[in-house]
Amino acid sequence: MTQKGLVTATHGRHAVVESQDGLRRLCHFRGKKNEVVVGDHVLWSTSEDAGIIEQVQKRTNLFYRSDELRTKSFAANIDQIVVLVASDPDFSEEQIVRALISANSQNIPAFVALNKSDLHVPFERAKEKLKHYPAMGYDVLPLTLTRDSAVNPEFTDRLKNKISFIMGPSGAGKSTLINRLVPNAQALTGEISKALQSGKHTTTATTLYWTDSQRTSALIDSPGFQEFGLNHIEPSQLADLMPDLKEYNTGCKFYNCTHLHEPGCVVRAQVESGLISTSRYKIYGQLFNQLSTSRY
Ligand SMILES: Nc1nc2c(ncn2[C@@H]2O[C@H](COP(=O)(O)OP(=O)(O)O)[C@@H](O)[C@H]2O)c(=O)[nH]1
Ligand SMILES: [Mg+2]
Ligand SMILES: [Zn+2]
Repeated sequence: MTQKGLVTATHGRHAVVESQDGLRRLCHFRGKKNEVVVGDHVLWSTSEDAGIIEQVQKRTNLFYRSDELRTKSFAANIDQIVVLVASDPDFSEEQIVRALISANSQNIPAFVALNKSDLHVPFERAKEKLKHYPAMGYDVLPLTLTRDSAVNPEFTDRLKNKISFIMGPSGAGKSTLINRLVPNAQALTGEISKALQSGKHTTTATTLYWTDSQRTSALIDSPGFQEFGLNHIEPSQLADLMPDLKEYNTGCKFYNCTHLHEPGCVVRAQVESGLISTSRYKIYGQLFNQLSTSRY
């Protein structure tokens, strides 16, 4: 008999599947290829030692990255992406831009959470670095995750009734966030690691955690985004996927303007007037060139 289930962790050819009663079980894939990702709704059946995943149900979305050699799926059926960075260690704006472009290309809403607001001087510097983002539609919510302060209620409100994919560089506070918001997070991580026999690799396996006992809100913890490849995106699509550039994108003299060197370019004029940030424009140019050369 087959049952419905939700994939909550994967490692190699194994997956942890949660059935509707909330129980999590180790499952194997039936096919040759490892085709399920965290967040997938599946049909599975019981066998002697572990469940067998029979079928993956249609996805509303699949969040992935792609470099020159391969595509790596992060998660499916997610409601939003939380880009978590901190005042310290300093973060790369390019990594944030890459994550937001990718989210946008897959129509997944995203916002930024800036952690470690208790570190006042670096926090102000980091906030300054992100000052252009709210105006282009990406809120930047301040956070402090240390034990002695409550988690920003505006932040926790945004997580309600959603499946949120948390991504951010190492040291930003992803594990701290999971431990603050997920009851028994550590025990759960241990169980999953034991079931998947992934041992010390568990911290690099994507995992879904419910933050409430009714299982309505979930966080998906994933490894860092150091190598966030955008090879699934055409260079000519980039400006449309950056809301600040998109706003002026259609006013250029040439319909196929790359905004890099053409005369009559409105995007470049807005960079000069200060309406588009120079750092974002510079990152746009770098990504445009990278995607143009890696393709041919
Ligand atoms: N000062 C300060 N430190 C924090 C805060 N949140 C997390 N940390 C610390 O930052 C370090 C990295 O956090 P961790 O959760 O391991 O980051 P991860 O690599 O993203 O999982 C740890 O030493 C945390 O205790 C915060 O709000 N303020
Ligand atoms: Mg961590
Ligand atoms: Zn232009």
